[in-house]
Amino acid sequence: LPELQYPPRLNCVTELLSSAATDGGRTALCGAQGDWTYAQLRERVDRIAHVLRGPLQLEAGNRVLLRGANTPMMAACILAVMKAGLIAVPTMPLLRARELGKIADKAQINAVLCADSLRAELEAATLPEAARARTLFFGTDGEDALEALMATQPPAFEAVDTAADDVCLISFTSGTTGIPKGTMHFHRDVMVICDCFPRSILQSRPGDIFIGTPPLAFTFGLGGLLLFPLRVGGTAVLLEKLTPETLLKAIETYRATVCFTAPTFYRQMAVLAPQFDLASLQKSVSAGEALPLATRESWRQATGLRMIDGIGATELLHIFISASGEQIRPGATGKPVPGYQACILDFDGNPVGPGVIGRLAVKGPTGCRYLADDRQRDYVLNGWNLTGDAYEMDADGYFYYRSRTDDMIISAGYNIAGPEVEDVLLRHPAVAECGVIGRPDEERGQIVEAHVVLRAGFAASPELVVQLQDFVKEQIAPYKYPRAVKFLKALPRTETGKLQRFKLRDE
Ligand code: 3UK
Repeated sequence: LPELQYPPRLNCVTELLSSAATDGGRTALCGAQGDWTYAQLRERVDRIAHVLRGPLQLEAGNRVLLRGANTPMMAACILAVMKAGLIAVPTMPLLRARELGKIADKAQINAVLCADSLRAELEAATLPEAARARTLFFGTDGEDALEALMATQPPAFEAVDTAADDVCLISFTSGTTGIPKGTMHFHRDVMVICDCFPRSILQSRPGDIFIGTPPLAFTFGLGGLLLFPLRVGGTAVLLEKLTPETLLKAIETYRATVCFTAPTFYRQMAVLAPQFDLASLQKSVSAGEALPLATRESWRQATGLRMIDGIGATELLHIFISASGEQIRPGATGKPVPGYQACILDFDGNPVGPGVIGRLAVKGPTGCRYLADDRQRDYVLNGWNLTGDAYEMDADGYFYYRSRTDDMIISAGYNIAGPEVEDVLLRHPAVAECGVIGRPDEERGQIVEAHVVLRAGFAASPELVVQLQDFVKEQIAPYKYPRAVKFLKALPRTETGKLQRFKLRDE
């Protein structure tokens, strides 16, 4: 088990920028605009920290809204906020003014650091007066440029002496309905996630080069593409607007060793992989939504790599169930990451044994801490975090994802998990992407409805519908077959690669 012992006074950025990477000449971050060494990163972080505490006059505990695509400068801003004893409130690049206004209000922000490319939506948002007055933009040479102020500041900043349990990050869930929930995390939590998954499952090393798609505003990306690389003294490649094709190209160019992205990206990359030299790649991590066995297999065929699946949540900060190498069991997410415990509960909150589907409950060194008025009691029961996922455990303690608890389809009395049907459909040569939902039905309560995106070269037809239905009936219990099949050009997904099932239902 990892020790996870930290001193009572702790600033996570001091640890991250000094521990592994004593060699300042080593490359810390790579971006489209060039590479930064650890020494350069430290200096830029320190100058930004001075800007925050000097010209912007922010005080310990103040909250700074951060906006930007994945770039070294966005990374430096996040680190500077934490090093200066302030609280980082990163926001997803695609959020619109209305959503930004809600987050700014909810998180009670005091200042903003925003990429110039995202200026328009920020300017359209309603922000507290004081925060508006303390807004700087980076990637520009205008009057309100962060870079111009940085140049006037000293190159070294002494980290603010924070407590291990001072909040350093407020991360918002994507919130499919209503207002996103804010989750609070301590300096210690940042160290904890760096010392759990990357060490025990990834076994990251100083030479590792991390690459991938999740935004730094999503804790999957914040950990995988910034905190973990720094903790092990590795290199993070931060690129914006990646597509499956440009990500493959970037893996080749930067000789990346570790890739973080969502299942839908791996599916598309598996098709194109033979056109690229991916020999450098050693680890591929999939998270954000369930990894179908079909995707795991096609990725292995294309690259020879065994995908590392891991379930994480904003509430728990990062991945808490996973497996790698020989420990991988087909169909399972894995076992609790050392440091975490997991069990399955029934709807009364009692533990159930192997082979029974129930609610996933997780306990460990990180956990849910919602901002004041969010529904803490819905997520945490007697110290156990209820993630909202329906899972099943086997006799060896492996955990198998079934569906979100509120997405379980009930048709004519049968419980049907959409992802199981999706996994079968994805094995059909005509299917590129699919999403399976329950559609209200007078007779059966709900019917299974599949939304299918076809691969190039295939066309929708009534015959294909029957083919797909028969294909499902042949491989799993016939009552699970999709009674309705619809063809779409693309599936609705979040910025984090999650299928938006509610949008399929609302159609
Ligand atoms: C689902 C998965 C099956 C699951 C996240 C890695 O996704 C992350 O956080 P979110 O708060 O969503 C959490 C929910 O997403 N999920 C995530 N990973 C998997 N379902 N298999 C998986 N491997 O419903 C979970 O409750 O957006 C992922 C690291 C940090 C994260 N925040």
